[in-house]
Amino acid sequence: HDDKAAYKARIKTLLQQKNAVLVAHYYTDPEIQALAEETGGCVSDSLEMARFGNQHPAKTLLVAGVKFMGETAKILTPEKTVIMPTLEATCSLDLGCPAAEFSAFCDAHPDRVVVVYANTSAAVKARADWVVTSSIALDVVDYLDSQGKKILWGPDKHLGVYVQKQTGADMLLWNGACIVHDEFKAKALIELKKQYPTAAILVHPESPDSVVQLADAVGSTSQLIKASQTLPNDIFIVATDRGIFYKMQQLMPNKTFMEAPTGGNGATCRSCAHCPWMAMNGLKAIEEALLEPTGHEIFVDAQLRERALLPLDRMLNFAK
Ligand code: CIZ
Ligand code: SF4
Repeated sequence: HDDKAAYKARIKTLLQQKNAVLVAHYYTDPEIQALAEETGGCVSDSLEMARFGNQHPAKTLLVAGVKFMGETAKILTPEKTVIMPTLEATCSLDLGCPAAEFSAFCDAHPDRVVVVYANTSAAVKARADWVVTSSIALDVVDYLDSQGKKILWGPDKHLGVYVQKQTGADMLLWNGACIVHDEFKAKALIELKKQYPTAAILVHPESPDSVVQLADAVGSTSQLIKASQTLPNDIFIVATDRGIFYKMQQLMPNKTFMEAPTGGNGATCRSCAHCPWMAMNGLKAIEEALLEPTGHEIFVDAQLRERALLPLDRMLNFAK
């Protein structure tokens, strides 16, 4: 504990010395989210992280999350230095959607508007017409559908199926998945709900359709946090990364939050309900990035940046 307090004190000083601000995702470990709050940074979903970094006056953005979040920050604010605790923190959706193959898929379907999830590389964003996060995916696809557009969607197939079902839009899906949400199991969830019949089930739409169908509320991280505040239930079973419990418990200290069940009996999965890449954002790595940015800094090729900025700006303007 003392060790952690010492880390935190040094990081606070470094943030001030370097004119840096800590921007953390809801899925990072609780102590990282607390540190972001205590230092005037922000804790949020990827859309709000992008907005916050864009508007904050600090010269350096320290992004605690996964690589696409750092890249998005750099694309939006190239004049700022963007550093991350580790550049190794990737995402299975990003890994499962290589730019060359995705681009060939788009080329094969030129009649479709390309909509990609924010969880993608700068190169994939550069090939897209629209970028969306889970908080505005439904609204954007609804809008495109109302314009008579057919959609090519990537990379998350579960989110794609959810959006398709909700909007009725014509969507062709890339076959990607989040290794965390893909693990939630409907059968075990039904059993758990029998034990806690008054619980409300909250589900992130990166989860399989069978799990989404059991939900009382489906939505992005911010939308699920809101649901935990507005639904009258005292118990919540939550199908998303357990990092989100930090914020839910902070806002609703008298409610009970439980993890939705993952593969097998819950004992078989090493990193169930917590993203192994988000977990790389520790105090030590944060201090290292502030002390010596080399090897922690995000760079995006200038041409790529220019092209990736278009669909990102479209998203930010749409969300206003
Ligand atoms: O699963 C993720 O990585 C999410 C939910 C990102 C986001 O949009 O905040
Ligand atoms: Fe990617 Fe899933 Fe981790 Fe989010 S939780 S960063 S979608 S692997």
